[in-house]
Amino acid sequence: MLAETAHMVGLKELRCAFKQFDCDGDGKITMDELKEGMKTLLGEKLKKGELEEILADIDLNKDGNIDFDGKRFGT
Ligand SMILES: [Ca+2]
Ligand SMILES: [Ca+2]
Repeated sequence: MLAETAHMVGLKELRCAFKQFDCDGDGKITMDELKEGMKTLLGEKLKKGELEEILADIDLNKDGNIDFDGKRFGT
């Protein structure tokens, strides 16, 4: 029960964060949105190589975007 609740909170926060990164609201986070999001939300200026690494890590279907309904973020 407790674990389930924690999972739900985590997912809700994740969705919330995702929305903030997804500027144009198309349900995907592109490399540019990731870059802007890191800069504005986290105050981190990442190098292109670092962004590519993060993107490659999260983008499981390798289409170049992070999608919320992809495997990692799916419900
Ligand atoms: Ca987007
Ligand atoms: Ca993807």
